[in-house]
Amino acid sequence: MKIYDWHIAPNPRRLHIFLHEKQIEVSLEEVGQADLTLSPDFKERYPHAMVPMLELDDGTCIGEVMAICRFFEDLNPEPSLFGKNAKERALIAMWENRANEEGMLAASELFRNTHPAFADRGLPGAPAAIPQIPELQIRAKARLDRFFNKLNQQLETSQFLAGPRFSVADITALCAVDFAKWSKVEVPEDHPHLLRWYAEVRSRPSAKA
Ligand SMILES: N[C@@H](CCC(=O)N[C@@H](CS)C(=O)NCC(=O)O)C(=O)O
Repeated sequence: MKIYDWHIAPNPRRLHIFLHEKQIEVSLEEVGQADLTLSPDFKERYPHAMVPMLELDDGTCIGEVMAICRFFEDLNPEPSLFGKNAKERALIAMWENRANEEGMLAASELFRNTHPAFADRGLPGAPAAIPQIPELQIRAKARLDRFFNKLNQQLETSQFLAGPRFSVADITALCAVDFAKWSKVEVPEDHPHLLRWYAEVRSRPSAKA
C-alpha cells in the first residue's frame, strides 16, 4: 500500500501525526508540486484530486483523512485514537467533527480565498476553475474566532479536546490552529486554556516530526 502525499499540506499532516502516534510506517509518494498544485498524473489516477489518498495493493483508493485513519485504527487498535468505548468514541467523533468543520474548513476558506497561488482554486478537488471570493475572508476570520472561543471554553475543564486522553480530535484541532497561522491568524492571548493545550500538543514528537 502507498499514501499519496503533499508533505507541506494541512490535511496530509493530520494523517502523518496519526501514523506517528500509532508507530505505523507506510510508503509515501509526493504528488505536491513546486507551484502548489497536485501532479497531473495523480489527478488522472484519482479524480477526487485531493490528498492524502491511500492506495491499497488491490488498487482500492481511499480518500478523506478520517476514513484513512479509521482503516489503520481497525488494523492496529492500540493506542486507540478514536476511543475505547461507545461514550469515548461518540465524544471524540463529536469534537473531531467540530475541529474539522469549524477549524480546518474556516482556515481553508481564509487561505484559499486570499492566497494568490489559489486564484482559481477557491475549493480543493474541483476539476473546473473556482474563482476566489475575497469577501469570504471576513466570515472565515469570524469562524476562527468562534472556533478559538469554543476550544478555550472546552479546554478549561478537559485536558485534551475530547477528554483525558489525546485523540484524533486533538490532531484535527492542532492542524486547524497551525493552518490558520498560514493566514497570520493566531490564538488570542486571552485564551489561556487553549494556549496551555496548544503548547502541550504541539510539543508531542508526532506533531514536531
Ligand atoms: N476532505 C478532505 C480534504 C482534503 C484536502 O482538502 N486536501 C488538500 C490539501 S490540505 C488538497 O488536496 N488540495 C488540493 C488542491 O489544493 O488542489 C480530507 O478529509 O482528506
